[in-house]
Amino acid sequence: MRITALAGGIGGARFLKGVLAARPNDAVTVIGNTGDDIWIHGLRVCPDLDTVMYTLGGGISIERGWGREGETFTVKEELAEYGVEPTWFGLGDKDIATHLVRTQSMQAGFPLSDITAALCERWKPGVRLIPMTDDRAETNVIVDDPSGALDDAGRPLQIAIHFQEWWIKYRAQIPARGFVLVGVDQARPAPGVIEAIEQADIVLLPPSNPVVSIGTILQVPGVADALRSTTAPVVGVSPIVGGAPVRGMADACLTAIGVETTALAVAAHYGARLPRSASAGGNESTEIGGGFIDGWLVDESDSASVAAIEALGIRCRAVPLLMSDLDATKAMVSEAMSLAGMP
Ligand code: FO1
Repeated sequence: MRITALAGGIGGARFLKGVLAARPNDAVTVIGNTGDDIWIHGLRVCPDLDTVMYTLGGGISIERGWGREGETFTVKEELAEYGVEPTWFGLGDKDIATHLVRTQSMQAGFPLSDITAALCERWKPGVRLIPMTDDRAETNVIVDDPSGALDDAGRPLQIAIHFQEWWIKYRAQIPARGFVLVGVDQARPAPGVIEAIEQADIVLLPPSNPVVSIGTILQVPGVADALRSTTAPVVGVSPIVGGAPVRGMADACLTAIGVETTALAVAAHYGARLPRSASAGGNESTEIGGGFIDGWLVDESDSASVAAIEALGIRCRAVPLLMSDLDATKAMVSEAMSLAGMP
């Protein structure tokens, strides 16, 4: 069976470990978010691609969820001694080797998708990892200028900062007024991305950040249409449990785009893919919904939302969603496959 997953960073990577454990005989393609990518000290860093590659390849720092295990930060400290900014980005010494290989390969003219495949030859993650695009498209966050500057009308001046600065330096604690994926209009899906969606037997949306991870991938021209039209069932896993993100700061992102931090609101945000059923009260629309999902897993603590989600035209089931260990994650994957009607 061909499984395709759209994945962000830490939550997505952890879920994918469960996919590989639950479905050892299936071919898994991961379309990785590259909106988090950043140039740091002249090096190209691809946080979500590296998190998937290291997590599935056995090199991840378990306690951080990103970067390498047994990492040191000597180069970072030396750069700080020179007063070189940014000092807030955790550039690990082992991690730098990955960024050096990637950067020199880019400078030699290789596309990011080829470079990612080459890096994976070392890590053998057990999936085909494809960046969502080979083109530069970086998430910027619109915030009130942290310096307190005001515009001519005396209102807080709004500026755009790179997602990593918002996420790491400000810990997403300064309100995001919006997100802009700079360059996405000119970006093309990387080779294999559209086919991986169209030819899949099932497409999974792991519990990654719906705004800055999954939402970012959906903005790459062609991806949303492929998701709406693929014959594969599309099943998502709620990253929100009991009104809060399991990990990370998805609530800050959802609030910024006016979506409530609930499993139901995120399901509605993704939207039903199939024609709305008569029971939903909508007219028998022949075209499929404007949305992306057929099924949605919510945590048992959100079981009260199942009926409302089903009324949206999305099949829904309440199961344990905490990826506390590999067996728990495997069980989630089996539930997702079952919800899609897969053996
Ligand atoms: N996250 C942090 O909270 N602090 C860091 O210093 C940091 C450094 C870092 C370096 C390489 C990398 O691949 C990821 C890194 N991350 C760090 C995580 C990263 O900001 C996030 O994982 C994603 O961008 C969002 O999922």
